[in-house]
This record gives sequence, C-alpha cells and structure tokens, in this order.
Amino acid sequence: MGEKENRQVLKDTPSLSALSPDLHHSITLFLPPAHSSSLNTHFRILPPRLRQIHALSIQGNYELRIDLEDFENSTAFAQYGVFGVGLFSVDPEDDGYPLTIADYSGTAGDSLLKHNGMKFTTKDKDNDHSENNCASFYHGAWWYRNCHTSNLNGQYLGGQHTSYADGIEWSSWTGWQYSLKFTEMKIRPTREERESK
Ligand SMILES: [Ca+2]
Repeated sequence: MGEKENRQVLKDTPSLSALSPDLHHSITLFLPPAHSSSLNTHFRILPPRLRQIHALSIQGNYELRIDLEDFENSTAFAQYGVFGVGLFSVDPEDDGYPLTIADYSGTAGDSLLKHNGMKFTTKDKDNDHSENNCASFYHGAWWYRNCHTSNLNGQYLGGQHTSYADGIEWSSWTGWQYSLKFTEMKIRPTREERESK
C-alpha cells in the first residue's frame, strides 16, 4: 500500500482543541510527499478547518480513511473511496459544507454513508434535519441528519457510558453508548490520481 511512508502526521495545535474534547480525534492529511511541502497542517474536523478541507478536496478525487480504537486496544477502520466537502457548493460556508461520501470498505462497518449530502451542524449553526439541534443534543459537531450513526466529535466519555449517543460513537462497531479512545480521519488522493502523477 505504501501508506506508511506517505503518511504525514504532524503535531496538532492545542489552540484548535477548544471545540473538541481531546487531542486524539483528528483529521490528518494523508498525502504523497510531493503534495506535503505546501501543506503543513494537521487538520481537525472543526468548523474553521472545514474551509481548508473543502479547499483541498476540490483539488481532485480524495478517499477517506477512519481509524478507530477502543479501550481494549482493539482497532478497526472504515475507508471511503469518495470523499469531499462542499464539492458542488458555490459558497461552501453558506452552503454548510455538505459531505460527499461513497464506496465503503473496512472492518468497522459503515457509519457514515447515511450522512452523505448532509451539511455540517454545530451548536450555533443548525443545518440538520432534526427539530432539535443535533450538535447540542449529542454534544458534537458533525454532518448530522436526524441525527447520526457516527459522532466522532462527540464527548470523550472513556468507553461505555449510560447517556445516549453523545460520546465519540461509531455505531456499526461499538454502538451508541461507547465513546472511543482514539479516532483519526485521513484523506489522500485516490490511487488512480496518485499513479498518474
Ligand atoms: Ca435542527
């Protein structure tokens, strides 16, 4: 796969953590070295970063890989051959940074395809299909529908919890009452594109 050598994992910036419960949950750029020189940031999936994820994802065809780990040190992943944010938006911010996602493979099960086409909802910007604000209700920020099958910006609740769906959930792997220890979202150009360069 050559993934290890292509992987660019850079230090996070603590100041970006304000809206996220801890530093274990992030989007990491996952690009060939040729792409990495002009891109020096470890992305997190927060509203200020959506603009940058959008700017990157419109440059070509990207795939997404999500790695997950529970508190028994079990790991699983979900990969999506198609990923983009605001791909068809004239004004992506005004449009709510809608998610384009397709083509699942992996071991964690799919917990994201139902979010395809959804806009990003935060506690102060309700773009979801619920009569409530899903971000407030589930203590996260995500491409909520009504409301979610995954909540990777949820609260860091440390494994099993009695509250419902408000932790760092990936429902197809650990249900709606298990807040994961570690998650990471990475994007990179699709293989066809890499090979043509
Ligand atoms: Ca709503």
